[in-house]
Amino acid sequence: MTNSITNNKEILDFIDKYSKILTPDKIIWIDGTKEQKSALTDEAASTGEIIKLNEKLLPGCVYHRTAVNDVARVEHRTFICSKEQKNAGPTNNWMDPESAYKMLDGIASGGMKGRTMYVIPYSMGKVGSPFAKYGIELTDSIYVVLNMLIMTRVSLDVLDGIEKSGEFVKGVHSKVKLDLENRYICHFPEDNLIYSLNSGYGGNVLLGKKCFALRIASYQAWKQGWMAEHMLILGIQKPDGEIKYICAAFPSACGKTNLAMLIPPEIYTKKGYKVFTVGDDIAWLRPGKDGRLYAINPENGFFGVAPGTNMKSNPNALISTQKDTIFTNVVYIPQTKTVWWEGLDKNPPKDAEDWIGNKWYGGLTDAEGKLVKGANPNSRFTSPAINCPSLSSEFENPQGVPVTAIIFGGRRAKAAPLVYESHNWEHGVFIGSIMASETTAAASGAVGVVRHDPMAMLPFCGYNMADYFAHWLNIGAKLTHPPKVFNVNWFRLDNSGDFIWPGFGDNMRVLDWILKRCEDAIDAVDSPIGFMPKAEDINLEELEFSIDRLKSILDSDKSVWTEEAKEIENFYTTKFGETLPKELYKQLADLKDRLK
Ligand code: GTP
Ligand code: SPV
Ligand code: MN
Repeated sequence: MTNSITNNKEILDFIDKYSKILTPDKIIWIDGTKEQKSALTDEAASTGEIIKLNEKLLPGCVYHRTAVNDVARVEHRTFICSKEQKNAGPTNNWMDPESAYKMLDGIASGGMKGRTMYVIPYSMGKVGSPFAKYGIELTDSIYVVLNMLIMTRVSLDVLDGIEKSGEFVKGVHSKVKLDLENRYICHFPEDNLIYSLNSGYGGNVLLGKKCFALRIASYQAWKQGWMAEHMLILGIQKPDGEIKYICAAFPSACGKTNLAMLIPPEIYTKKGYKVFTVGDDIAWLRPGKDGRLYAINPENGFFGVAPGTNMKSNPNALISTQKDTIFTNVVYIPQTKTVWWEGLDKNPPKDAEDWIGNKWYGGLTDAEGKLVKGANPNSRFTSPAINCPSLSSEFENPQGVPVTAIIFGGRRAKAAPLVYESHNWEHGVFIGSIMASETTAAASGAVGVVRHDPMAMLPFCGYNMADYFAHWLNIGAKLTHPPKVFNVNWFRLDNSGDFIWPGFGDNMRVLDWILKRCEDAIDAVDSPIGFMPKAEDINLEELEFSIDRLKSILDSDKSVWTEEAKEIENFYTTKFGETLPKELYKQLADLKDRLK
């Protein structure tokens, strides 16, 4: 039956090989049509895999619960299976490809018995664009199919694209038994192949996203002279109509979606400022002929963190979820067939089910009197990009948008100031490489532990991170007009544990300073860590926030940073040793000098 769709031997052999291992009862091609989507939605609703939500209040929306042990990415079970261990590098788990395939084929054996194998041809980037890349994911999950239909561009036209380009990323996914002990997310960069078993959750199984568009793509980008980054892309339109684009790399659940969809405070909108969203999670970046860096968002939707999303914090995201959206692991309200999550509003439902399916109501406490959350902290919405009111008109521009500034940022209760600027590209690469951030619920494991997460790519770099740093340095050398590089931290805490900076829309005030620096419109103060704003240059108009409080987060305390420098040195030497580009050791030495 596959012959009626394509004659491409590589595709047919791929499907054939894995259908023999997984032994599905049936194979169905996903064609991207409304009719097929609707039939699959009905089928998943009939088995209880999803629940259709209120057609009036949330048209086209569905609800899904994952297995209780399957609610986040599993970094400790994620592998880069390059032929040589040194190509996975010191920050990745590695398995040799031969033994990995053997083990995975064993686990996968018969995994789709009694099930249907769906074959999803999809494109990352607009089909036909010179920067688009194609993939085929095999999966036994309708939930995955429905998500891929939103997050990527699924159509049979992709098969022509594969025919013309002669390459595609092979993705094999099976839920098998959702067995935690046999859960593996393996990448074979040299074979363009991803093998994901025993999970049914987001980043582990929507193989176009982290697995392809970051891990495999970062490897391809290294070989081909471009970059695949864990970055949002936004455009800021100034009162004169000019739009400047900014990319920002923050670790998971550290504010990319929120920043990408920012609505500026009224003092800015009154003057005519507007923010446009190009992407909220992944950017593919290429040097252009004009010596600038250009960015495209390879995705087609948002897989956003639900908790904390509300009409005040992120109206654009909330509006994006009001139709054709999949809600995963949030609270379900059977009476109204609607959903809820912590931080949506101050009216939690009185009679609902939590993300596990237990009876739940707002204010429910456990045996120790602690509030029980209804939504999983990593519960998510999957929404089409076209739903987003702030979506940029450049969203589909195949050439991408020129990047004026790159921002790195983490979640740091202490140390990192609100914003500072690198001296130049090389120093910018250093700042990206020393990023550290508190872990979040986006990955399984402890939350709130500070760890080094260079460029927010620790879990996503598909090759040796020392080579990745060298690649960043090389790309910079090719740019005659490189973006300026900044670092931000929205998450400084005061002594009572509250966030000091108001964040969200008010982050516009920091972006405003960043743009002015890019235009050489204002001075800054040189500090040991980089250029810092003069406090009076951050616009605090119509904000209840004193300049003294601002100064308390525009600091680069020498003793704190001397400790930080030791920590960086330890990270560099123990992880990378001699393999780290010497430019970065030089940057570290310079930092230490400036701290003396
Ligand atoms: P991934 O989708 O996992 O990559 O996450 P993300 O980087 O897109 O993070 P997101 O924007 O979804 O934000 C994650 C959490 O951080 C949410 O709970 C937000 O409410 C919170 N957050 C985002 N921006 C800010 C901010 O400026 N200040 C504070 N205090 N919290 C923020
Ligand atoms: C992240 O963890 O950075 C995400 C969610 O964007 S996931 O797709 O699950 O990786
Ligand atoms: Mn992400």
